[in-house]
Amino acid sequence: MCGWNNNSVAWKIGNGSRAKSGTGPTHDHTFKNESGSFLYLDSQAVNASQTQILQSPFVQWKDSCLSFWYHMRGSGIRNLSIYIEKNSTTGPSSTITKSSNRTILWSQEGELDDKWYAVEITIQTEEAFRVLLEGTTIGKTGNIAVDDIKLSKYSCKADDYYMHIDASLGNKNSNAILRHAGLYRSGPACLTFWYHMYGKDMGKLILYTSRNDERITTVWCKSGDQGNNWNFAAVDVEVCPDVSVEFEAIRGNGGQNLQTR
Ligand SMILES: [Ca+2]
Repeated sequence: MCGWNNNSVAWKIGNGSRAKSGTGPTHDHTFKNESGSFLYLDSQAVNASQTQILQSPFVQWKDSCLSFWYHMRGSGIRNLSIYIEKNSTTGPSSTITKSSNRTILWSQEGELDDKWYAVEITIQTEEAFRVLLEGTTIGKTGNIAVDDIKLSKYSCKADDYYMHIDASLGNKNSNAILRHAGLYRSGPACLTFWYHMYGKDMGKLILYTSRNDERITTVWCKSGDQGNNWNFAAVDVEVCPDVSVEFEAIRGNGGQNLQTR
């Protein structure tokens, strides 16, 4: 989850196999399959009206972007809300209480359709802050699920890199590569990007880590038509100063465009 802390035991990691009729997603957002994981809050496991909080680390970024996907099904759901909390009351996470230095950024009430919905919020502040994601239930039937949570240091949708492969040109299986070197630190990182893959026989978009022009691991892959819209991806990668990340777009049979940025 790219640095987020689950300080409420009520938020658990699960997947689509635990979906019950009328509540909970049958697939995660990242991989769109039953085994892909997401965080969920099950109404049955918590006391109604008790808030259950997930929190980001404290950061001090003038411009930030919070993005995530959520799924809310079941009559026992009350709401899902996003707050920022400024750094004046730091302390043990177990002692978090409602306090005046919290500001609500976003909230969604009640049950929705059986779909993953996207949220993207630009946060601008000079002070250190953390993000709180708070779920509340009202009855025993319901699941609130969240996936691909990302808090990044830039305004939402900054177009730093852009790659385009036109599938109507060139041969089948021709490819395009976008490599990004200059990862300045070591350790876990969260790579975010947007991709657009629309059309029949779309081909593939693959993300690798590489060192000295040699691929080390495949960290993400998407193939086929993903709809006529930009899709957001957040991928955990392990980086070192000598490791690059590399996108490869492979053309399919179709005559449509594949883009990433
Ligand atoms: Ca996921």
